[in-house]
Amino acid sequence: MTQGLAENLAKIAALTLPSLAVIDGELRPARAGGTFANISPRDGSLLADVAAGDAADVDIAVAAARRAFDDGRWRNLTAKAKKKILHRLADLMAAHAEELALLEAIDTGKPIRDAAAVDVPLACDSVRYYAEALDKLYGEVGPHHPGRLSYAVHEPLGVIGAIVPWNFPLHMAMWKVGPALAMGNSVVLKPAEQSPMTAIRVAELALEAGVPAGVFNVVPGLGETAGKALALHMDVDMIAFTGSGVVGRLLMQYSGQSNLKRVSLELGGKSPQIVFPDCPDMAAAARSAAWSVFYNQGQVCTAASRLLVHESIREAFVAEVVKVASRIEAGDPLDPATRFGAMVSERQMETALRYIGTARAEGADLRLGGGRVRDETGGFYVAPTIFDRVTQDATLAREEVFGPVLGVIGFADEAEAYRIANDTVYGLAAGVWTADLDRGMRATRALHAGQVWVNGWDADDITMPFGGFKQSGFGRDRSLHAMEKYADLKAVSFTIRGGGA
Ligand code: TXE
Repeated sequence: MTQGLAENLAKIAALTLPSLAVIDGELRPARAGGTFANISPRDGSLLADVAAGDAADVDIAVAAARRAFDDGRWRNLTAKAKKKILHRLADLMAAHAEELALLEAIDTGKPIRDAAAVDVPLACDSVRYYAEALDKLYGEVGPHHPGRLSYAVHEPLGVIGAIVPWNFPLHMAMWKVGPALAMGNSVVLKPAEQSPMTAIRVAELALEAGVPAGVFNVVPGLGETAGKALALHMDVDMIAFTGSGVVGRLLMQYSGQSNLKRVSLELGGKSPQIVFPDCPDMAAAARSAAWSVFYNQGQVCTAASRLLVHESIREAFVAEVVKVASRIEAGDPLDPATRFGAMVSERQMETALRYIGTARAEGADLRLGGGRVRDETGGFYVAPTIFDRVTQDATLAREEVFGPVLGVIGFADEAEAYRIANDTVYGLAAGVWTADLDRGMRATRALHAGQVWVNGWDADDITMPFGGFKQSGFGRDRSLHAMEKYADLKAVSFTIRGGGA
């Protein structure tokens, strides 16, 4: 055991692992006393029994959120006061960055260095960005009419239900909580059952920062109980969701069966990364091809899981990607040297292994990995896996694995590359590597995806909208557009007596 790992284990042993709901400003067990087991992906051990919220807990949380909204304790604060509190929350998150990163790493199996360098800072960025943005979203004054003054203003929706996944638990939560609070709403957040800890901790920090009780609640629990109750609730105005397409469809049904609450969905992808022979930096492209699907053990909605390579460079390029990826070794998530950790759960590991088996059975050429590793730890580790000669109708080219599995597909010309790239029900991200400016421009128009990157991957930040085309969902996280999502537009008209016409 390295010294860094031993130190991190000691730090975790000294922490109280978050396991209660945060409702109306208080830490609470579930009303009926139920719990669920929070399992550590690094070794399969039990981390904590966490409060399993059910419909009764959701009811209490929504009622608290509604009271807080109706009495204006948050939304009627001045913009300056709200901004100060949200900045204080970001300051507290930064002050507790090490603790949050440790919790995130042990809860999800992601490398501690990524949790510390990516997840926590980006979650802080999100809170700060919306703290600053909240007094910069202007309304509109209608076209001049001599007898009227008409204007449109944004108004908060009310109670927002946020349901988030386990791949970037804190980061995804703050993509939603940040703009929702900035607009003056109350929030009930349901974290994923695989990774509830940072959401609970950040809700405690929000109270410390001065977010009034009832404004930001967290109800941990299972999707089919707590999540479903929130999405069916008659007094929730909107569900903001990141997760699977299966649950996305259910949420739209729940909306129709209840109060027609608004729904925003950020679902998965089968994102293509296209490498043309005139790629300006083959080494960078090869690193990108590997890391854009192996980062976070492949559990990323924008994972570039389809690598499209021009036939003329295919052999050499794939060899380079295999070389880069063969140096990526699974390690203990809490070891500071680890760059590739465990998958979030046994179930997610089994899913990845099943897709690997299917790709083999369907005749793809296994070039790297292909199985579970570090089984002796009891953790859920799958080796970075690369299949070449994947055909466009193969399961690996069509279905999201959400694991460290790359499929390589060859193409003969530009038109074929775009045809293959777009031949998917998803449309979250796409990228091209080319030195030809015109080709880059053509690609950005041809590719049907919410994010298109030229000569880079995942090259955006909080300032740019994020979301999907097609079955990757609708509605945008990040940027000022996210604030509009948590607001309604009200048109107001004053009739001016003696004003004319
Ligand atoms: O997701 P779920 P799962 C994809 C990815 C992965 C697959 C399954 O392909 O392999 O989904 O993962 C809550 N009503 N993505 O099963 O179930 C659940 O508790 C209300 C892509 O873990 O969608 C959790 O909080 N809520 C994705 C959240 O939904 C329900 C990230 C997501 O879990 C519910 C995650 C219900 N009936 C998975 N059932 C991305 N876009 O990044 C579950 N939930």
